[in-house]
Amino acid sequence: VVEYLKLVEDVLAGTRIAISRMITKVENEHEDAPEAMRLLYPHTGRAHVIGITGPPGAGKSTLTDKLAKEFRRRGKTVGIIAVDPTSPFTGGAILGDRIRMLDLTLDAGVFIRSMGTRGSLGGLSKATANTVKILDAAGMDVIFIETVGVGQSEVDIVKAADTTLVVLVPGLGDDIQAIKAGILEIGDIFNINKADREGVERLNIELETMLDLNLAKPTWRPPIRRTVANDNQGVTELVDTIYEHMTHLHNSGQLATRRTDRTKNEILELLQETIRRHILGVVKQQGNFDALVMQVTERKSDPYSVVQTMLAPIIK
Ligand SMILES: Nc1nc2c(ncn2[C@@H]2O[C@H](COP(=O)(O)OP(=O)(O)OP(=O)(O)O)[C@@H](O)[C@H]2O)c(=O)[nH]1
Ligand SMILES: [Mg+2]
Repeated sequence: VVEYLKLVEDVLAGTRIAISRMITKVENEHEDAPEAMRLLYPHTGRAHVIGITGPPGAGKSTLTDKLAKEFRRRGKTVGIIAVDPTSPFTGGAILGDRIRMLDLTLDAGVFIRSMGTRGSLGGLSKATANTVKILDAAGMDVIFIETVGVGQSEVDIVKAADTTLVVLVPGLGDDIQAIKAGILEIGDIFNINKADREGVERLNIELETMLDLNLAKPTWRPPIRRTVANDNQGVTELVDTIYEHMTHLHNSGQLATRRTDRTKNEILELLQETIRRHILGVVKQQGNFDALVMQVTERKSDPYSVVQTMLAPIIK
């Protein structure tokens, strides 16, 4: 059955239904997924990937919607992946986002997909990374990954991004202390949304102080921008800043470095996963797993010796 060959062809042609199906295949870890992804891979690497992260309710979706429209005005096609690591829903819709972005869904130059956890968080970041590749191969110029929060899972998810935009809001109070460590490393651009609210200057100062302490990024000091997303204020300036960062990534060679790092991690992860699956398969076939467990439980053996025994025929 070579049904996936047609699917790959249709994804490359930018057919929406094919893009959707392909993403679903990847999410479900369908047996055809690796081969289909292998065929798509040569067509990836063109899109600029923008990660958008920040605390719940910061206005990320509203801002993504406005940013997407601005990129459309500048002639770019746009993919949006809305990732919610706290939600078990997938495929269909994170309803609020869908409604908020309703007019965008009518635009043929925009593709929106929501994703939630299915099983592990690791699975989610992998599915997100693959979805980026699918949208890239399908010809999207700019791909947004919107993800809630600033914990480790979000950091992993935005690792697929070339430019990471951290969205904050005034009046967070002590919260900024808690998220400082994580966002310092991942933020290429900081954006204070809801700049119509009180506390903008204070947050700005806090961010500047935080950036002063960061010596890790000598060639690019993350700029701080302000938006009122629901009123479309500051959006064109923010897009200009994203373009500046893109130019910086190209000119400094950092884009190549980041992408090489990403490729390296991807290969290592795939290698680990493949080895793991292979070894577990062989161990299962040995058929004495339960017996060995009993031996250990009864203190007739120990976990270390048992693992050695299991691996003996595989690792020489
Ligand atoms: N006052 C004000 N409200 C805003 C602004 N931007 C967004 N909002 C409102 O803030 C609320 C949350 O916006 P969302 O875009 O859903 O925020 P989010 O960060 O995507 O939320 P989650 O995905 O649930 O974490 C909505 O009611 C928006 O209309 C802004 O700049 N100023
Ligand atoms: Mg949202």
